[in-house]
Amino acid sequence: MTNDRIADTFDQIADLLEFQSANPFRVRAYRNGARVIRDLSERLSAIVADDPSRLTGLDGIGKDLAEKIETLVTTGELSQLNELLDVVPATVLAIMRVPGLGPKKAAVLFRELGVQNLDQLREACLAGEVRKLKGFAAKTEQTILKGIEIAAAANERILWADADRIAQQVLEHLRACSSIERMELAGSYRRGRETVGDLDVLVVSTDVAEIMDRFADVPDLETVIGRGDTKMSIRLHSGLQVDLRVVPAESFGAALQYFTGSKDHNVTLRGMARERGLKINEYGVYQVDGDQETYLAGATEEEVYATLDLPWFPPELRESREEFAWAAAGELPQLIELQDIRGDLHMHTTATDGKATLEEMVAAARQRGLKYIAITDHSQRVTMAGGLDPARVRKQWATIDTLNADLGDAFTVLKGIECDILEKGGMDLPDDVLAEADWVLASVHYGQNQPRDQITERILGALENPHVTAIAHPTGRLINRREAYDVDLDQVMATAKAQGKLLELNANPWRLDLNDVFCAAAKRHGIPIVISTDAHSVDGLDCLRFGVLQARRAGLTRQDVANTRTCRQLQKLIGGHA
Ligand code: DGT
Ligand code: CA
Ligand code: CA
Ligand code: ZN
Repeated sequence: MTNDRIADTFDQIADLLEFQSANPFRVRAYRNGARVIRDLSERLSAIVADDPSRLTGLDGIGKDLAEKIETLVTTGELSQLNELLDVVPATVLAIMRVPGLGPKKAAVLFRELGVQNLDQLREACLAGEVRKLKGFAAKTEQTILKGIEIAAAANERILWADADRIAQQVLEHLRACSSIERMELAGSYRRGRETVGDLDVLVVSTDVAEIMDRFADVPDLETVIGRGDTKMSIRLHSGLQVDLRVVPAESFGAALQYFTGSKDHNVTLRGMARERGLKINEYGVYQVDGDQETYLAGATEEEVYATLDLPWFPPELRESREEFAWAAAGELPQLIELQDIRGDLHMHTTATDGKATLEEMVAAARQRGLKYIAITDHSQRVTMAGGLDPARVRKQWATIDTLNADLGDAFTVLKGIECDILEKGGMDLPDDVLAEADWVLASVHYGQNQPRDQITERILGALENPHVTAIAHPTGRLINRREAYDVDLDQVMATAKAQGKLLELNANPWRLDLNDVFCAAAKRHGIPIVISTDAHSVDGLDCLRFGVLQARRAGLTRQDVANTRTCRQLQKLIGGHA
């Protein structure tokens, strides 16, 4: 059972307990546990197999949760969850997930009106019964009806790269308003999460009506979900929701901080404020003295954090993982930036499934300011892409030698290959061929459904091949489309470290593989990460920034990423010739 499945189980138990009005401390324990587990790089099943007593050593995992983890790992289920599901109708779970509701409100609807599914909920709203309940107003009925539509549409979270394109269009459209003084995107978009649920836009403006009218007029508008005095929400044809909030200038920093989140980061922050007799919300930081509140800060994020003696946190780090511990120790990492990258070490050409020629890729990379690239076309096993056999790859490498002679010191093209790791194990090209390459990526493309031991063995075998430099897209996941293959990354990392090998952070927005959690684990192992685009066209080279964003979420610095080095330093790192 994967860590994610275990975390989901705990969250579901929390929902069901809350629905039953259980003790809030118990509910919180499960939610905390779920969060800790999601951020864990080590597999719980491995810990259980190794030594279950280590479970309670994890932050947020007490004796009770440890026992449940052990049961889940060994039996695949939990009687407690089954019992809860027996007494709560499954259709009620859908009600809890309606935006604006949640377990507590769902419980009231169930208890007072007997509402058990989305259809009954819609009827109750239309009949005006919901507004009679304590804590529900007529306005909530409208919100719920909209929410039911959303839940029914069940649109998945969109890729960060897609959200970015849409976000830039929306901002561009809003910028025509002369009354805008400040405007920023907040939320998960700003934190650089790999997927985004909705967009959150904050503005300071002297003319709220102008902004909101303009917002209602965006080109891709599907519907205005709601418009209030300071907040407005719309849905675009893509299905993406965009929330707009207009805030006063003296609150802009506080609002930006609050709506950037994450929720967990903010919870920690509020706790720290309380300890100091301060209050922090989306309007500012306040000194609390009896019933008197004095505004201390709020115009900028820096001053908001400063009132708590905290540094400004890059949004990518605001997940309540290690950022507060780093800040306390004065060790907030200096995160890698796009300009730090000097080379791109994974790309394809027309020799296999790329759309641009070798020469076009070189020209495009130079135009983007890169100093070196590796050409890594597919090997022969990838028949669909016209993978290269020894003769063809040697011919390409001869062309590269000529090209390099012309380029001189200005630019270097490394002779590379993306060599398949065969289903039965072993590399797709003979050692004497790989020995002639400057840069060898090893990839799993076939046999992705093999059992864990087999896939892991194949990758370990590749790492032990002296000619292999790095493992490309080490888990094979495609966001929203395909699960990672079942590979023991702990073993992969231990072997990569022992063999002095690198791991890729594939910057393709569908891949982002390794992800943030595993990149952080690789860093702890002391394994250099290489951020590459896997470009199959000239435009594909522009994906580097998505990889950099994911690396920042992992807390990586320039030093942690191999291709921030000069080509000479890189070749030294991988033990090649300079
Ligand atoms: P998303 O949209 O699902 O990708 O994720 P976010 O993080 O953008 O979440 P969203 O849009 O619901 O809210 C934006 C931020 O606003 C969130 O990260 C933290 C803050 N926020 C929103 N609602 C609450 C709340 O009820 N409590 C707290 N503490 N913070 C909230
Ligand atoms: Ca959001
Ligand atoms: Ca939102
Ligand atoms: Zn590739």
